[in-house]
Amino acid sequence: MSYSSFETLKVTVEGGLAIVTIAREAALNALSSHVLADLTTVAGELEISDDVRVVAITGAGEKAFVAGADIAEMKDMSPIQAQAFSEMGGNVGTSIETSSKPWIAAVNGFALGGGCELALCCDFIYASDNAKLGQPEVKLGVIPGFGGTQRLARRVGIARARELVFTGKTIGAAEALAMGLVNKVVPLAELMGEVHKTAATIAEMGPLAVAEAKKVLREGEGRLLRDANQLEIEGFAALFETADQKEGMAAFVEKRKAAFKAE
Ligand code: CO8
Repeated sequence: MSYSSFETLKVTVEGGLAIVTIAREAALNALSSHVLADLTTVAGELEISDDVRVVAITGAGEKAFVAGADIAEMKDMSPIQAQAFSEMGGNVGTSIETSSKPWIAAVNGFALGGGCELALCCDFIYASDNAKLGQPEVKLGVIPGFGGTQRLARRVGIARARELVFTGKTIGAAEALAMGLVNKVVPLAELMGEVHKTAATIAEMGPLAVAEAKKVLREGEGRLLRDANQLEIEGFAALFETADQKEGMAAFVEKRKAAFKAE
């Protein structure tokens, strides 16, 4: 499949892994409305591509993942424009969260404000040891507008989210790891290698199973345990209608590698 070319993004697809690089290095990859529109388009294209099993998102250069939403663009916005801008971010987040494919944020430097929020939309976050994360919006007289008050609290707990959001402080990779905000910290030079390794492992699994697992994990969040478990039961049972389930279990019994077809 061919993909659109974007002014604000670089997209590569190889070995089942798509890497989306936000390419506004001079502005520390800040999220302008142009970036958000391009992210929405690319998310749709990658979703329907048979060549893509996992998506990674990162920032150009060695300094920043994304240093926030574009402050220069936001500074003179009216409330209605700010709402539309926030909703653009919301659409990107929904595209990532409802994707049938895992998205990994590869945080290679500053992930502040909208940058931290973009990473939080992803299924998990790998960070380089120079990464710095935070929600500094209160320093600008606003609050997070791209899910930071909600997704951050769900990821690290409400008390830690309150502390980060009320103080606007920036934390390093080690602290982010300790609170479960990021899954893994590695030297910057090894970051994309780690992403490739995990993506290769996921790409060997049953694609329909990975998609169902992502859906059940997402939809179960916030429900009563009984209801969430019911979702899991239904997802588990539905997979027994697929050829991949037959193939996966037959391959185990026959002591061979499964050849999944996403069918
Ligand atoms: N927006 C626009 N431009 C930016 C941003 C940004 N968020 N961050 C950095 N830049 C630009 C700078 O203006 C500068 O440009 P220029 O060279 O033309 O002056 C260039 O990037 C390099 O930045 P610095 O010179 O400031 O680099 P430093 O190494 O001195 O500092 C920092 C790096 C600490 C990351 C600093 O740039 C900084 O504090 N940036 C702003 C961080 C911030 O406050 N982020 C939160 C923004 S608000 C937000 O994200 C709200 C989310 C709601 C979104 C809703 C929809 C998505």
